[in-house]
Amino acid sequence: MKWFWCCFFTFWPILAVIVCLASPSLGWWFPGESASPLGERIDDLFYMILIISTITFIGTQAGLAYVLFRGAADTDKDASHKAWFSHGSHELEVIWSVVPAFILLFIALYQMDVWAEYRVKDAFPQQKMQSVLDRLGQEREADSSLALAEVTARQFEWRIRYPGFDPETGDLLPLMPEPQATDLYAVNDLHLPSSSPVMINLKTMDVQHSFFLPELRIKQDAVPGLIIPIWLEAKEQRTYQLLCAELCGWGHYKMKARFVAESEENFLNYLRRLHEEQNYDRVEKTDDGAAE
Ligand SMILES: [Cu+2]
Repeated sequence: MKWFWCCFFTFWPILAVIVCLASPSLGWWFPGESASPLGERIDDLFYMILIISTITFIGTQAGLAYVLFRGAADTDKDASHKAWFSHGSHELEVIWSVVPAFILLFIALYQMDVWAEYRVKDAFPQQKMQSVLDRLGQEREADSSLALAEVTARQFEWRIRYPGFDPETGDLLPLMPEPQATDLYAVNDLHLPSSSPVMINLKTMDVQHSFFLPELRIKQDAVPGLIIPIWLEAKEQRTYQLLCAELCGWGHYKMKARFVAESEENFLNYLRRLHEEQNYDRVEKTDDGAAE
């Protein structure tokens, strides 16, 4: 019997190590490679916790295998000694309370700067965002919002409000907290410049939702009554999935949108197109400028 237990508790750690080693290349952990620099750091945290868990798992399995091997040996026909009964050990209790506490404390301290980079307002890359807005030619006052769009979740879609263009100068206006006559709107189609950090403001019109860009590892709850800034940086110019990660009602499953990360020029062109569509009054103009 002792060899059965020995093999049983050796098999699982070996399987665990094989799965852990093979998983990254098979893409089992994540929906593809991280598409943002912050996502890479979050993936590193995941792998660090995975390594700690794997070592702990192997350790506990080895301990189990040893104890059962020894215990089973005592039941052998030719065993000369009786089984040893334990009624607890104070030292062991202290060890397995203190060691995990230190591991948890280490994880908590180790991840703090990633959390700050992700969620602490003072840490957001204001300079970089400022230069994106300058390159987009946005007319700004010193206290204007750095956000390029306001995303409002509602059952069961994402409504997006962009700032519009100044009717006099044609420059991109800053995003105001309240809707403006010049604002531009889209549903389930978020466009933002790529390759530098940009900010959006997240709101919800009804219940709690969760703004989730799995490929960028961005997830943030939308909480009624709050306007929550999110900053993100897409590495590539391509289309990503935007999902709701909070069970928010019967239509939760279809609360999907696309997030298009594109060049600053294409982003401005997209906004100009929206502007034209929204100002088109269905009256064709003739060559001399008069309405037909
Ligand atoms: Cu939702």
